[in-house]
Amino acid sequence: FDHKSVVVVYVLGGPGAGKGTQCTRLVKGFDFVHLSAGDLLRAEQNRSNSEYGEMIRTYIREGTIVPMEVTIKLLENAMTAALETKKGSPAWSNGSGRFLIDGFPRKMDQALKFDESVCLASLTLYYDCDEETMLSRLLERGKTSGREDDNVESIKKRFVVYKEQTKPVIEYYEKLGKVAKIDSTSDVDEVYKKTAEAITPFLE
Ligand code: UP5
Ligand code: MG
Repeated sequence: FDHKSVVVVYVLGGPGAGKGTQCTRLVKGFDFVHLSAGDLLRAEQNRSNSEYGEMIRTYIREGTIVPMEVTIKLLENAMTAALETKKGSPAWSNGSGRFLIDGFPRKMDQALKFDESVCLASLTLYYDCDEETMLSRLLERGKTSGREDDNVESIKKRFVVYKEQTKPVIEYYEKLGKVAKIDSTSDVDEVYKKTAEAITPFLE
């Protein structure tokens, strides 16, 4: 994928920071295709003849990061499929396109590999939220989500992995001047307003 025609935006922030929620809004507002690495892994886990199902389930429950080869392959496949289905939409003509890569890259090796072998990202949206708020959001969601990692033990582990592995990725892109940091403790509309402001210059 050529970063001169295809806009890739990484969406990062802690578990429950609101990444998926804001991506859903951006899809409506700007005709993005939203690819959540976590959702793609959960779908692969549930695919009946996946050779990775059990492995993915264990990583997700423990809040640890699935080996990047698996995740990058799923993302690449989904991107290729989207280019095909989006043909004809104005923002997607002549090989152009807009992707939100949500919850990825969560680790430095993934970041370098994806930038180099799939597509360079234009921007990282970084949703900044305190742990207390994220914990209460996830426990609330856990009542109905069916996600195997929406329980206190898994959430605590996800926070540790986020701090140790994903924060350095955000700092790396910050040094390159490619991060828009957005406080995501306020309500969804307020966060979206700031998100739209941050992203608009990259779509012109
Ligand atoms: N909510 C959202 N915004 C709100 C707001 N402004 N005010 C009040 N409430 C708000 O939101 C979470 C909840 O909060 C929802 O109920 C929402 O309504 C409410 P959501 O938008 O879902 O937050 P999000 O940041 O997307 O949280 P999520 O739990 O999805 O984040 P994670 O990063 O933990 O999960 P992900 O699916 O990305 O990854 C899960 C696991 O997959 C990882 O732990 C890892 O094991 C594995 N994984 C990999 O191995 N590799 C990868 O590359 C990616 C994932
Ligand atoms: Mg999510």
